[in-house]
Amino acid sequence: MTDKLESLIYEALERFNIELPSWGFANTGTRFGKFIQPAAAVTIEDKFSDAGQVHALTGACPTIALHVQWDLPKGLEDVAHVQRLAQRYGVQPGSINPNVFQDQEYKYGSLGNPDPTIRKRALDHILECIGIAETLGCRDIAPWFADGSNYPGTQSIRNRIAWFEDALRRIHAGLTPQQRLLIEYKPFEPAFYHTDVADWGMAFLLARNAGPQAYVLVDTGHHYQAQNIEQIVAWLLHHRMMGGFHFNDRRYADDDLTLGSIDPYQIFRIFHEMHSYAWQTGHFADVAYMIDQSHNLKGKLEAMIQTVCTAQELYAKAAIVDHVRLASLQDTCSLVEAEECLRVAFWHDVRPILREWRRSHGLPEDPMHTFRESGYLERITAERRSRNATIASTYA
Ligand code: RM4
Ligand code: MN
Ligand code: MN
Repeated sequence: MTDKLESLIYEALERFNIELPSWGFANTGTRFGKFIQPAAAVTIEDKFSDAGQVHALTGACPTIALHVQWDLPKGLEDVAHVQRLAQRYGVQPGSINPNVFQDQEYKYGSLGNPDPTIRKRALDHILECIGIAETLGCRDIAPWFADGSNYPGTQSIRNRIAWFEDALRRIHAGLTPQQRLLIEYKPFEPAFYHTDVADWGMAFLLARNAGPQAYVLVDTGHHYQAQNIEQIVAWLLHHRMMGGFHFNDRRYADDDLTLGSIDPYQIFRIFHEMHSYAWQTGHFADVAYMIDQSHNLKGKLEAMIQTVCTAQELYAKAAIVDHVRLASLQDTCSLVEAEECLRVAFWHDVRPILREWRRSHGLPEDPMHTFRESGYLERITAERRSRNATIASTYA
């Protein structure tokens, strides 16, 4: 291990933060039902407490993403409570996620609904989220739209484009100068014929049309099989439109599995694009790394710790790619050497340095082990068991 590699890994770890999703600590399920976990977070305080634990163990998660309807059901009225929790548990509110997909009114869409009163309702909710974000000092507003249709001919795709363009322009006009609007795309689910914001091209055009503070959010689970996600990232970086990531892994669809559990090389390649951009331009793109996962079977905190540690490892691996050498190998089309130049970084075991980095920051060397020894899980299981027992698990 050379000093150079060691310092590259250290620098990368110093820089790397990843945001925890509040909903990743709560009971979630599939469309067939929920499996209730006795230790799952029920209240927003539980979620802050769990996020605070993950941050205390890893030192890499200073913020928590909030879903307004789930976490601040009374909107602005709940802001003071959130501020107190942030203070108490040592994690700050991060991205603010509007919810325009859950209420009955949104059956046929939100900003793309043919009914103007429902479009207005969705618009007002997102504007309120901007206000909540402002009061909490949060920069990113990250809406995801479930809008779409299930059958050909049942909706005008073009009318809906125009409604989205118009509403997103109004939303952008409501941003403070510091804020950003991150537009997330998804090609399927819950709509199964057409989704209004289906891919990065649509999100890109909508963002560019909305205004200069709008960017694209890439959720790694929101692609067709075999799509080259790092190429999408490269294009968004090239156009300065890359705003943030929702990280998770998947085998089939939007599976929301722990990061790197299925294909760690994929995440490495995405991080490589981020590092390569920084090497070439002299600065890191201002991109929010966020987790968007739903842990149905694994324990929520353990799944989150696993994800954060894997993210640190893959980010650190991508930081040690020899960019100078790689660029010259690319120029001479030395294919095998170029590929190996990338692969050697991927196969490098960064874990000893990661442990050293943790020690130097007063963090546990093995966050999972320390978590298991801490008694936290036993305590919350006892505290939350009865509250979780009353939660309905059925879907019908
Ligand atoms: C969606 C998307 C959004 C998330 C919702 C709950 O599939 O990933 O980011 O907020 O799920
Ligand atoms: Mn997402
Ligand atoms: Mn998703």
